Amino acid sequence: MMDVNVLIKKDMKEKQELVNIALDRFLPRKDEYPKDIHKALRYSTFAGGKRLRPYLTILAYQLYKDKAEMITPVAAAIEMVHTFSLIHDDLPDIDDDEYRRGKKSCHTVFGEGVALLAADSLLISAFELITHSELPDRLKVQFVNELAHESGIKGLIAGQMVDIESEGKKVDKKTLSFIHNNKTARLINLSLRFGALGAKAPAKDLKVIEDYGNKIGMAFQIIDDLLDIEGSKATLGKTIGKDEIQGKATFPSVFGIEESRQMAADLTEQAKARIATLGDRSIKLRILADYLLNRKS
Ligand code: GRG
Repeated sequence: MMDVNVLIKKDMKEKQELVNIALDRFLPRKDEYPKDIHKALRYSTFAGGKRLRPYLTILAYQLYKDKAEMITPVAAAIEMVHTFSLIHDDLPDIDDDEYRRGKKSCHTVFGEGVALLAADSLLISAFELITHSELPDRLKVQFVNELAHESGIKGLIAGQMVDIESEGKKVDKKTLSFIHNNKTARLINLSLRFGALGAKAPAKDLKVIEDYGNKIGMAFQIIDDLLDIEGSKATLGKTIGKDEIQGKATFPSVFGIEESRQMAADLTEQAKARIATLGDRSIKLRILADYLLNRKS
């Protein structure tokens, strides 16, 4: 019998390909005028991310439909917002990271001005890409609205803002959970939600998928925090140990390593139990939850 991790890696790779094709078709060629911005946004987009968020969109869609073509532009749009947030996150005035996805970060290669513009264009064009999909207009409007909400001042930006404000301070559990939920879990959850909505999932299933999304989203960030302590730069593709140096509010800094790991494991078990209520078709989402818990990159 094939190892489940091999199976999930193979499936992830297949869906990555679909998303990469959609991104490649949509983004301007790198020799298009003005070249530098196109080179920069392609550099970061194709630097080798896991494509987890678009994978989740496609998996949720495929709980109900076979072919993924209809939802792929939406999945790719979420990846563009995610890549945008990584470029901004790496800037000297935010987290100041020299490496990302195993390569020099965007501003390190192209300079801060170009990196800012490349990221901005990814964010804005993501909404354009959603409108290019073949989905009904009503859904396109809903997706544009929800993606704007979740990446805006009530979502990602709020999480990042409190992350910056909390640097070097002792944070309580409520603040920690606010940061991680807004910075990470909500976009992961939204990725699943878009897949399910795109496939017209029944409301009761949507609730189950969102509960799963919230739990694996939070577990994903806890593991991200742990990898910053215990991971390796070679597999992770970015500098290790920065959270502690920068005095970041992380799960290990508040709960310690062992308790954090246990929390991630508990969230994963709860997520798997919840999604199992959808029956055999949710098997990939269950395998994925464990795969993410044990990931090294
Ligand atoms: C959205 C307008 C707007 C602003 C963004 C900078 C910022 C504000 C937010 C930063 C959010 C951030 C970097 C959160 C961290 C989330 C996280 C765990 C990223 C790593 O995700 P992976 O491991 O990365 O999926 P790859 O490279 O595999 O895609």
